[in-house]
Amino acid sequence: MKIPKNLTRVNKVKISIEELIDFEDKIKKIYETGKILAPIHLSKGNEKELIDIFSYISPNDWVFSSWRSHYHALLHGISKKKLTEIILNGKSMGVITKKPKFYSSSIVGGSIPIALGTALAIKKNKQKEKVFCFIGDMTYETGIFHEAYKYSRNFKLPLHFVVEDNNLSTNTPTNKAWNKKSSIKKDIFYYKYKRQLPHHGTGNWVLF
Ligand SMILES: Cc1ncc(C[n+]2csc(CCOP(=O)(O)OP(=O)(O)O)c2C)c(N)n1
Ligand SMILES: [Mg+2]
Repeated sequence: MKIPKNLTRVNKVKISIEELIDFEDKIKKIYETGKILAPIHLSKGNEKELIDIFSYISPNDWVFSSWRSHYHALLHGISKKKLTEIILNGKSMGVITKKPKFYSSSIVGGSIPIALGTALAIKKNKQKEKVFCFIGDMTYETGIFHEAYKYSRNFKLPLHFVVEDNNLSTNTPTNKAWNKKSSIKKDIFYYKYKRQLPHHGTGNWVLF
C-alpha cells in the first residue's frame, strides 16, 4: 500500500474487519430476497487497507466515493442502520449524507470534479477540512482524473485521491485495456486487492 508523505493519522477507526464483512453479508442476503429494487455493488477483501486509510481521514473531512460505497460510508461514520435504510431505498449507488460529509456517484469519474470543487471552496474559505476521493483503477486512467489531479496540485488544493486497484473495469482487465505499465503518481493513496465478488450483484442472479 502507498500512503502520501506528510500525512498523519488523525482518526481511531472503531469499526472492525469482521463488522464490515458482516454488513455486506447481510445486504447480500436481503438483496437475494428481492427486496432491493436497484443494483448493489458489494466490497470484500479490502477491509484491512481501508481501515488503515481511514485513520488518515478525520470524521469532519469530506469523502467522495463511487458505486461501491458501503465500506467507505461505514468507515466515515454513517451508521449501519442509516446505510441499510439508504440501500433498501434503492440508493446503494448514490449514498449521500450531510453528516458525515459523504457523496457517492454511479458515474465513472462523476464524483471527481465535485470533489475538486469542494476542495477549491475549502481553500477559498480558508477552512481546515480535507477532501478524500476514492476511485477505481479504471477511473484513475480517465481524462477527468488527470485534469482534476493537475488542477488540484497546481493550485495546492486539499484533495487526496485513493486508488483502489483490482485491475478490473467491470470484467475487463485494466492493464490490458490500456497496455499499462504500473506507474502511480507519488502523492496518492494506492492499494491493490483481489475482487472476491462480481462487479455488481451477488453472483446468483443475471449479471452484466
Ligand atoms: C460514465 C460511465 N461509463 C461507464 C459506466 C459503467 N461502469 C460502471 S463501473 C465501471 C468500471 C470502473 O472500473 P474501476 O474504476 O476500476 O472501478 P471498480 O468497480 O473496479 O472499483 C464501468 C465502466 C459508468 N458507470 N459510467
Ligand atoms: Mg477496478
